Amino acid sequence: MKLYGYWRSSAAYRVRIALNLKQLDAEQISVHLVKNGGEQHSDMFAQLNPQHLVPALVDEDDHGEFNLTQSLAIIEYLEEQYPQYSLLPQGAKNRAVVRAMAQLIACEIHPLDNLRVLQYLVKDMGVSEEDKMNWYHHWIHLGFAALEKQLAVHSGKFSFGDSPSLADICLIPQVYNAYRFNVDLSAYPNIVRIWHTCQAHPAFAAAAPEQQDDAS
Ligand SMILES: N[C@@H](CCC(=O)N[C@@H](CS)C(=O)NCC(=O)O)C(=O)O
Repeated sequence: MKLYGYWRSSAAYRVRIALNLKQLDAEQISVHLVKNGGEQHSDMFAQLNPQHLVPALVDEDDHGEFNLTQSLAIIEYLEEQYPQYSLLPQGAKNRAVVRAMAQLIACEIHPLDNLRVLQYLVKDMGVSEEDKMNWYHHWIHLGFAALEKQLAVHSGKFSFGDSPSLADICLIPQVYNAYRFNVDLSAYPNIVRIWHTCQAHPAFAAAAPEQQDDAS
């Protein structure tokens, strides 16, 4: 397997955590999102993902190599194809709760604070750096305030019960980003507690951006 990603990409970070929880090896191939206008825009990478977004996963089956995009689709693929260590709890209701927490982050927060959105605000809309940061903080706070309430009901040591799940896989990269952009998380005690728990878990620690070969 090959994972095309970038050390600071939170969507690639999600897939790295999932691979580690399942103890799957993947060759990591760096796609630098900033250098030379962004390697995600190269012709080579566009063959893998016409959306010009990391991650992309290359795997193979009886028909040869194929590639997948969208981190949640990649993680669901890993879950179905490599059942060792389940990323979802037992029971349809519980699985829906975990997927909802994951999607709150991956569909409602992350896309609004993505690199290309922030670049568009500044370069095309003429938004100041200060307002760009206000925008960033706004969407984190809106999403995390709602998530914190869900965690108060469903969390144990991790976001859902006492084992890491898809919800933690999405949460930890988003918290990493929030800290990177100096968001005050003191109003979210469950989020901060789960962040610290995950930092001590080997699958999360090895997936951390600073541990990647392309970290600079
Ligand atoms: N929904 C996509 C989001 C992928 C995404 O936004 N990737 C970002 C990095 S986290 C990216 O490649 N950004 C490049 C850009 O904005 O130009 C997924 O979950 O895979």
